[in-house]
Amino acid sequence: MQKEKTFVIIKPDGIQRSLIGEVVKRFERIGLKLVGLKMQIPTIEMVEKHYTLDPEWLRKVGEKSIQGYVSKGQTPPSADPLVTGNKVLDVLKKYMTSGPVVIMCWQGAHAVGIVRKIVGGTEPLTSDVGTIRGDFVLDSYQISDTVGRAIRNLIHASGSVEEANNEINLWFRPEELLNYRLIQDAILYDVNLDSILE
Ligand code: 3AN
Repeated sequence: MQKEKTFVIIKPDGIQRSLIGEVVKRFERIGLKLVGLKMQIPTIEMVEKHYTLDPEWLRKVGEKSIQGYVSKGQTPPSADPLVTGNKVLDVLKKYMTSGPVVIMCWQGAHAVGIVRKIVGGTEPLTSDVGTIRGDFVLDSYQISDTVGRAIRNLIHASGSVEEANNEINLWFRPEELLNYRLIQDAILYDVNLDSILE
C-alpha cells in the first residue's frame, strides 16, 4: 500500500504564480515521496490523450459542470453532458498548452486520496480552505464560462489508482521513475521503532 503512486501536474497558472515550491512542500511534508519529476510544454495531442484516457471523462466532467450550475440555482449553457464535456476539453487544450507545466509522480500510502485531499475540489470558489485550490485561487465556473476558458485551478491530480497508473504510463517512461528509500519511511511505516533510542 505504501507503494501507491499518483500523478500530478502543476498547470501553467501554477508556474506563472510561482507556486511550484508551495505545491511540492505540501506533498512532501505529509510524507509522500517524489519519485518522478520533469518540466515541459504539453502538446495539444498529449492533453487530449490525457483527458480521454478514461472514455467516461467527457460525460463525467459535463455532468459535474451542469451540477455546479444547478446547485447555485443557475441554468447550465447545455443540459447535455457530452456537449458540455467537449466544451471543457476544448478550453482545457488551450489552457494546458499555454506554457510550461511541472509533471510529478508521488508515492506513499493512499497517495491518490491524500493528494486529492490536499489539492481540493475542482472549482476554487467551493474548494475547502486549507487546500491548494482553496488557498491560492479565486476562480469559479461562473467566471470561466462567461469568458469561455478553462477554470484555472493550478493542479491536476489523478482521481483513482487506475487513472493514476494510466496517466503515469502516458507521461513518464519507466526509467524516469526512481525506486529509492527515504529515511522518513521508517517512522511512517515500520512496525518497530526500536532504532530511535540509543
Ligand atoms: P479535477 O481536475 O478536479 O479532477 P475534472 O477532471 O473534472 O477535475 O476537470 C479537469 C479540468 O477541467 C479541471 N481541473 C478544470 O481545469 C477544467 N474544468 C472542469 N470543469 C470545467 C468547467 N465547467 N468549466 C471550465 N473548466 C473546467
